[in-house]
Amino acid sequence: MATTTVAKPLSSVYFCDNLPILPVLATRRTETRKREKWQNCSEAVVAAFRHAWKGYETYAWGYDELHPITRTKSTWMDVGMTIVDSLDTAFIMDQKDIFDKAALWVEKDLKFSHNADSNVFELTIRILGGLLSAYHLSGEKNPALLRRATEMADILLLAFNTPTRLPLESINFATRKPVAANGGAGPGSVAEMGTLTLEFKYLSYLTKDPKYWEAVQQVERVLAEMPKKDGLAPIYLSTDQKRWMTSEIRLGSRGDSYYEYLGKTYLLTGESFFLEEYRTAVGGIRKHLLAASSPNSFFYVGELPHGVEPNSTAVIHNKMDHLVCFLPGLLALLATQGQSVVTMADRLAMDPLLLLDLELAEELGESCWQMYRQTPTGLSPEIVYWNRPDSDDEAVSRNVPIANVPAHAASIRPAVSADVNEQDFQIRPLDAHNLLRPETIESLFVLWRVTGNKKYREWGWEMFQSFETYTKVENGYTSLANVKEIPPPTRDKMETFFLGETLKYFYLLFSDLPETNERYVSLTKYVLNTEAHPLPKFDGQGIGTAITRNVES
Ligand code: DMJ
Repeated sequence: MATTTVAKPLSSVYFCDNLPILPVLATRRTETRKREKWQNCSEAVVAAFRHAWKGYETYAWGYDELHPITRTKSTWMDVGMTIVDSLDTAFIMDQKDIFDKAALWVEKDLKFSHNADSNVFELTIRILGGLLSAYHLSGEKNPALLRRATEMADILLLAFNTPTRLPLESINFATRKPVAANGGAGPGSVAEMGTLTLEFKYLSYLTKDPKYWEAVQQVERVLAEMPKKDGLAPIYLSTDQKRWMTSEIRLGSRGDSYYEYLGKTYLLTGESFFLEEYRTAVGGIRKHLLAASSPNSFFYVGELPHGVEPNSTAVIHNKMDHLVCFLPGLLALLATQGQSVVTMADRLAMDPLLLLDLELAEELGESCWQMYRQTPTGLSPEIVYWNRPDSDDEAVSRNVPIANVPAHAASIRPAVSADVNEQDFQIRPLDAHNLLRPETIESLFVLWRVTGNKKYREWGWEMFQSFETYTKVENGYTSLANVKEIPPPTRDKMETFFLGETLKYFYLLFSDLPETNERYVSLTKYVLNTEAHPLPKFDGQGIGTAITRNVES
């Protein structure tokens, strides 16, 4: 195992800890100081958002993405994706000038006419989710936001016209033709098909037109009918027949948000069918995918390249995508339905199974944090391979996975030295990049809200400083090619989810707004879609059919 010692960025680089922006009088009480400290942190995030926006506005206005180093722009689906993904972040951060300019662009200039394959899942989570969230948060006063959302959803519905009613991967806006994955040859992924329910159901809720609800409900019916072991779904399936196209199972790319939307659809609509599916899947994750690293016993979620095998000595692949780091937040959210359980008495009052989920969430949240902490830049790579105590092979080991989490494992683990890199995992050269992804900060935010444990804010602040130190460039923020090198080589791309998700979660983690303020985004009132766009929980029933449990899962 290669371990090198490299200096981490200084924790004093920024003003949050030092308070030079808001000097504190010596006589003030400690609580006031702490509040001001976090207020300074949230202001630093607003400054980062404005810096990213300025670069986009100057060099890529109206295009999907900014390349901040070369000061160029690019088109992906030609929907001004950075603008739409940023709308509700601007609202939540109270940046009215940005919100107003973005909303006006949507009203006057957003078109759905791109003459190339445009991905149905990405359009749903970023554009439909972004428009509907901004429409709601801004008091439903801007009908253009809902109009554009409806206009695009009507086109996306064309992709559901398959023998199974499972949607094809893309749509061509100009020709209105749906297109299967890989230019027509490929199967679809379970994450893409299973990550449509929140946005389409909320659109039906707003418009009172059940057609959006029915389209995604049929997808969920089919996914529920298809055979799964302990709720774990293989990552590829056919849209022509109800058939899996692989046995491979993972919670990273191609699998992740399928599980996320089972839990979150229950929270949004109250449909118990989704809660049952979610709970079965969590049982499957515990039984088949959990393992612990060496030397520090960090829990991780591995992969099953050959699916769930009949005997108990299944092969767990030790690979974990950063994408899997959405899971700690999801587990914590579903364990408490967004309520906070701050005291030991709160915990003891919980259903024991849900308490186990919360403890697993805390363990996995710490593992995701270690994926940042154990690198020279303090930034996570895209993928890690966790070290196993019993295996010389860096990728695979045979072991019985951990079925249940021992309570409070974190409190008995010895402190991990801050300056040792790759102690618990290895990073392969092709996986060492960082795309400014949100999953870990998303989970730290949810864990902070649910547990009230200040360590999540402290970890988040360290992460934010690393982003500031290594990804901030003159005209925005850039993806990195290698988190193991200092200075890290760059990739010259600012992903739209950096503004839509990553900075929003940082802001919400540090923000001390009162719960009564809508911009606080209460987790008991809102469900954030997989692109961090908050949608309000339904009051009462939805407006389409339910799924009844005559399906075999
Ligand atoms: C985002 O578009 C969403 O969070 C999605 O669920 C996964 N990929 C990116 C962020 O990493």
